[in-house]
Amino acid sequence: MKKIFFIVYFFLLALCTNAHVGSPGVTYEGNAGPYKILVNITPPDVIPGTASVTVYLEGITKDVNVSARSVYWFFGDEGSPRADEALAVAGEPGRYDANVWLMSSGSASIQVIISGPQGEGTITIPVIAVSTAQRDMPPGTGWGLFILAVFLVVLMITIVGSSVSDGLLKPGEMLSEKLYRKRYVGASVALVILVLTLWGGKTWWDSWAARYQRFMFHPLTANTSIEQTERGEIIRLSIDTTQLNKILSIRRNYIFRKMEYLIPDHGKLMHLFLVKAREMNVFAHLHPVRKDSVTFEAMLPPLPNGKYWVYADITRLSSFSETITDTIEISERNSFISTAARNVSMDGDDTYLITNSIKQTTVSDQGVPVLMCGKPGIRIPLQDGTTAIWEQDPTEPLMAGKLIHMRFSILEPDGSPSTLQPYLGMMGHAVIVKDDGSVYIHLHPTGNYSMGSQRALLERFAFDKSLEEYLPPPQVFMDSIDHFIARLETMPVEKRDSLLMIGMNHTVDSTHAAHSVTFPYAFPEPGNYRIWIQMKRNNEILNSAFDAQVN
Ligand SMILES: [Cu+2]
Repeated sequence: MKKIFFIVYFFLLALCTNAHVGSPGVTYEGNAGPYKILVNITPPDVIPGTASVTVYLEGITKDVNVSARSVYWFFGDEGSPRADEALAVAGEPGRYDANVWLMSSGSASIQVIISGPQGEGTITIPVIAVSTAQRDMPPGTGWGLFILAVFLVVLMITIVGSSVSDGLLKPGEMLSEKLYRKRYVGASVALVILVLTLWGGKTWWDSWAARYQRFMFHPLTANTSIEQTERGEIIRLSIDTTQLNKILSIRRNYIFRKMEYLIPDHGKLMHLFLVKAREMNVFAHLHPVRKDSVTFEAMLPPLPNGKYWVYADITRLSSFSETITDTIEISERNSFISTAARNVSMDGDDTYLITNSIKQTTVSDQGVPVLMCGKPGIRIPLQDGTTAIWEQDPTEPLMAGKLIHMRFSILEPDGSPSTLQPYLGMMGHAVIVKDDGSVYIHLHPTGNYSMGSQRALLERFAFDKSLEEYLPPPQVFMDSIDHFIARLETMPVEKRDSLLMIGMNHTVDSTHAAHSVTFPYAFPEPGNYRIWIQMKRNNEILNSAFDAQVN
């Protein structure tokens, strides 16, 4: 039983996560008013709990005060507690640590406030506050409490027994047969009452444990399928409505996780990633279109047969973002390079990449030319003649839990630095998946928080009205978002990108600006990972992949 519990426990730890899978840390790099900061947040896995917040402040170490607080989407700016001061870490100038309480579940944010010589700067970083783990009682504590309980029960029985027998005796008197019996009866009655009390206590405890289970974060589940049509193959993701309704039956979840309240992130309602299971030699980034509130469809590119891991990112008006996971088997096709498949009219922002498998270094996949994956410090040729490099010292091991900057650069065929363009409103996108599929994260040069969530939070804070007034009717909201996205799709790419980049707070590293992109990230655990980098050059999406061995 215990073993099963432990397996379930680890399973929950691995899967019950949001807008990522198995990578709960949140990073932010950019500006807080006039200050340049890097923030790393480790949210608690049990609510209420504390988020550990580390702030790295660039350049200034004197006369500066760094503080942090939690601000909930539900309660807004004014309903939130005062900020706690982050303490300077001895020996690490510019680093400030704070522990911030997250008291209730839902869409939250950590607000970092810097006041110093250049005035005050504030930044709001979205964090989803959900319980994803259930703690086991430490065996030592359990046994200690058990022994104490037995001692108290025995003591109570003795006291009650004595109070109705020995306690009634005058000095020098002996215990009569009648009193002896009374002591026995008294002790028995006390035992019965105590057992009933303990049983009541256990029922109360169990009901709270069940309540906790109910309020724990349960990820949405979906069924992914493929349908052959005249236009080509369609990949369809349908959210499991039975499970969705169960989640929405909890009132607060209803507000946070209702499917009608999806908002676009990078101009798309859903970012769906397909990664070929285990081998990881195929990667696709698609943008399914909403058919109804729980069904999403995209044209499937000509991917090789096999089992794929599915990760679908969504964000809501409540700033609640999450990743829906599933697996799908792509098979029973004549040939994935058939002309019919090649002519699939994909969304212009959809793309896929075939590389060598993570386990082997051969470069052939059913006769299709494939790309080799890079490694730290090794330059790799890309499809368009450019080369890509992960500018990471290969002699320096990558460590789990350590915040690093991963810098990827593109050079022109003649060796000169490339000029990159924004792709979906960002200079670069990275997707990192562990070789067993248990870790998935989508990140950007500004960190791995959801930008759609950040926008939703700021909008909510700015709108100083009650939630009833704020939330539009579900269907009305859904229609207006669909309308907005349809308009985005018809815009010229440049216009759309400049629109998507508004308020992105994009930090461009001046020394490596145009040809390289830097991602702040801390690998959550040791293992083998593959990193896909998506950039844009000459109006074409430029994909590359790199392998990372993390100690
Ligand atoms: Cu992205």
